[in-house]
Amino acid sequence: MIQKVLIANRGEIALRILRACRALDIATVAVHSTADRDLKHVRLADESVCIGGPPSAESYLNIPAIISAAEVTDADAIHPGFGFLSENADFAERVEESGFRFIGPRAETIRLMGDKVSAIEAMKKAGVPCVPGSDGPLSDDDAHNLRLGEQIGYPVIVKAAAGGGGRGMRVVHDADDLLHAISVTRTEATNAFGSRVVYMEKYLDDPRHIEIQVLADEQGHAVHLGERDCSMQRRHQKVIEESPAPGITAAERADIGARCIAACQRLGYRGAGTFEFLYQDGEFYFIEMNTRIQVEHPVTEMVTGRDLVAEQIRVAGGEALSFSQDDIEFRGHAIECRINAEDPERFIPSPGQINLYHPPGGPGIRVDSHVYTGYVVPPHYDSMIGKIIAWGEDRPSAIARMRTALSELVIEGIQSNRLLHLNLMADPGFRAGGANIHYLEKKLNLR
Ligand code: MV4
Repeated sequence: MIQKVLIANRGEIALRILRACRALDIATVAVHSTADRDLKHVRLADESVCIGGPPSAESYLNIPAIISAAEVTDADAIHPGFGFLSENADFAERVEESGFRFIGPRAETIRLMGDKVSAIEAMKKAGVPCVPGSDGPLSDDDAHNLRLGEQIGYPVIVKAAAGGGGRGMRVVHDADDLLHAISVTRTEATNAFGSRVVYMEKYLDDPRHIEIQVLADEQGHAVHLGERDCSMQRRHQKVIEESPAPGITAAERADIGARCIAACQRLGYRGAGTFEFLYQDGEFYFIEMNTRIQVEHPVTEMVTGRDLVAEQIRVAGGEALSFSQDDIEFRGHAIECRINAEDPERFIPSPGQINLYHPPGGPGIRVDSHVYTGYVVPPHYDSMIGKIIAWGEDRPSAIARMRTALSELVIEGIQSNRLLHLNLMADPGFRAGGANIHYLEKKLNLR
């Protein structure tokens, strides 16, 4: 069993991990950069270690510094949170080689899912529905690639195998542009990821982004905790997430959930994971798997009543999941608004001191944030400063509670996207439910 966890992250997720450790009566070690001495979780942690300078490369991405901090504090396990080293297979491997538990899947699983071509191949074999495509990397045979394009049917999308999350991809509308798109995507992929491997899929033109949350233990148990709709995004940054996804039936949920569970069992998956799908015309199409806890995990916690981070820690310590699929009930509706320190017009980061902060509250409102009055948002990291999650018995009541919460929220001294969220809660297209991945960008371009 794990007795001390080193939290290899910062901000709101570091505080969330600390709270899960407290719930499990586990000691905590915070590691932080020189710019992050005043983080809330650093003050609350049992111990803290400064691991380097403000740039992430010197601190939150500094593998030797993090492992040394685990050694000097005698931690048993390292929680990577999200971003930073959370999906770095080499880090997971070095953590375990150094004698610590990595709170996440085995390094081999992270590596398999990091290569999108091998991830898709594994999912196809496990019975998870995938986008029709090249079923493997593209070769350098131009004639063969053109035949593949014809077979799949235009439009197609060329993606970097080492990419993901919207990096390294190109939509191709007809055969004339295919070979050029492959060559440009290969060059970009080589420069960005050090891999020239690319693959091809049918391009879906108006999908929703719906993902399935799973948990698995080393005893071979796996469960799904339903889905989240993450279609409200701008430039591949999610803005609002919700669960359940509007219009998804219990039968659809059970079917896609069972396929994800089967895939976890085949892979020997451990911990929390997310299967990302595009959903169009009533069908799910797998695109990627995330092998970490995600920003939007609270909406799943609100509709299932489960603590996903505590479960991740239990399972990493070799314990069995504390519940089975039959124990999981989905109740009501939850919506999350990501609060960013940013200019509301131009979306550029707005770091600086928060002169006044009043978080909202009341029935069904959860605030996951590390900020406080006087806190200085540093310029070196992501602009997300917290999340408001609203739960209600149904979607309209969750939206109504979110509107009240956003009206109560006071953040002075820096700019935020509070008014964008208030605007979206009143937007007919959002209120109708089921908007696609292009909806928000189209709406913003009309302003
Ligand atoms: C696609 C697609 C349409 N068809 N794949 C973007 C992020 C990366 N995870 C995959 N992405 C997409 N893959 C096929 N075959 C459209 C997107 C996409 C997208 C997906 C999810 C959320 C937002 C998106 C925004 C633009 C494009």
